[in-house]
Amino acid sequence: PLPRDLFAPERRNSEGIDLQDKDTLAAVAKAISDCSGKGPSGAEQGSGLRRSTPSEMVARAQQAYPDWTARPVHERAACLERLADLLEQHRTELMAICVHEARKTIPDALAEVREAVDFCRYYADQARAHLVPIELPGPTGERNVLRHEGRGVWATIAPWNFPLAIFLGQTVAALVAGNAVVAKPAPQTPRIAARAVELAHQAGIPEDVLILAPGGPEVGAALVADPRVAGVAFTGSTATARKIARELLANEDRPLVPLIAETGGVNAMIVDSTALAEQVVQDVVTSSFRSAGQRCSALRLLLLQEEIAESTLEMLSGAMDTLIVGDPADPATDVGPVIDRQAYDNLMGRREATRNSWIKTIDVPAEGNFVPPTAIRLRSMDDLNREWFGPLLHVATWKAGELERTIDHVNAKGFGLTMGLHSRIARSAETVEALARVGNLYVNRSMIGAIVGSQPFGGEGFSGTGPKAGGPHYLPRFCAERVTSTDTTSSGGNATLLSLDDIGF
Ligand code: UN1
Repeated sequence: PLPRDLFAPERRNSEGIDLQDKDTLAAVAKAISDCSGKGPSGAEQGSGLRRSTPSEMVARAQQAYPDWTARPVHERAACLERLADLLEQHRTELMAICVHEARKTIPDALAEVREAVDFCRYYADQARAHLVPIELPGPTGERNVLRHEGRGVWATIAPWNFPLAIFLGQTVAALVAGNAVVAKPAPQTPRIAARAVELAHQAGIPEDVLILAPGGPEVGAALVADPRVAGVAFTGSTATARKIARELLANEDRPLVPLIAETGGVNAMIVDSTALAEQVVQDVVTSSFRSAGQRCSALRLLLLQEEIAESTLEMLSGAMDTLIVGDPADPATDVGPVIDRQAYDNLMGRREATRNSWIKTIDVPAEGNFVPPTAIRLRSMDDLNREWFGPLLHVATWKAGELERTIDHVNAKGFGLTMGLHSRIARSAETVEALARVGNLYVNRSMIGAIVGSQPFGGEGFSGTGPKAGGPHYLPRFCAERVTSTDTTSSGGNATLLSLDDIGF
């Protein structure tokens, strides 16, 4: 039997709350029921009031940009820190909106708020440390200074699966780097984004420096096509990232601008015969079924060494039997529904199409978008080449002595987000590290829950452009890098710069 803490609390840097505590849970339950009673849902929010057009939003942000970018970096960083504090003060309310709107489980909703807090504090620290003028070595008589400055107005486009953490992470990074931002949440999750933006304004970020742009793909498309937009940060599908890239280059008169894209993956875990079976099963269940498999980091393709395949799958079946699938507002729930009917239909279609190959599936409530967590056997590891964004785990085997070949097959899919290895052989870990073309490699642990600052997250190939979120190279990508080289010699006929005081002005 496996421990019941299959979905142990996620590790984060900021504090959490005790989800075993009755009073805490009662407060969360009350917040969720308050939340259900009031406030517009995603669909309703779009109607009624005439809102500004994307073009008007960009214009306003562009006007507000000069004052914001002229502020010292520590002032902008202080806004992020105040926002982190406000997020913590409103943690229960934000968790409730997240459960209600994104249908996240309570532990996932808590992890979501904590990750958003971590992003704010981390980027504030990073900005103060690195977005300052850097004096570079150079020839005598010359001063060379590298500056990181804002670029103008960024559009940030966020996914529904991390409607607070990624929505805010992208946005506050752009802001602290000295940009104004028009921030577009996913159409499924406008409400938590709206609350986050309110709190950001309360934290001192001027209203026209951060503008919320709720709406569907047409809003994102209008922002991306706007030639005044000086950069785009996007998390979502590979196909949409490609469209954005194409659009950014389409207009001949438009300056070249950066795109930061974090997209999907066909993430594999390779397990050899030396791995600890209990740990493997626990990490497989967490990596493929937590958050109903709706994380781009999630495990999609389990690759078991032939010798241990059947015994591992037997244990996996047993562990899957203990999963509680149901109402995300119930604290006992491990796995909630998927985001909407479209996702449900898509995943159920795949599940039906593979019916003859099921290794294991479990019962779920009939009402609602509950996709049964299912393990599906593949004839070959080459039979999975696209991402199924839900609780469907595909399983294949590999032969002893073919570790390198197995990694090559995974690499050949062209995605490069996360990979896992379970093995007790140091040499195998070195081999995977040397050969795997992925952004995040996880050895003998689960493949989800990257910690801000410790596990910078993001991929390559079809999985994204980088730089990694929550890492030291993220903020500079939002900046223009500018170098000033000044001749400082007073002799030799060179002009010397004098202050206005020096010349008695
Ligand atoms: C995503 O699902 O879009 O490591 C990426 C993790 C998360 C993944 C976020 N930070 O599980």
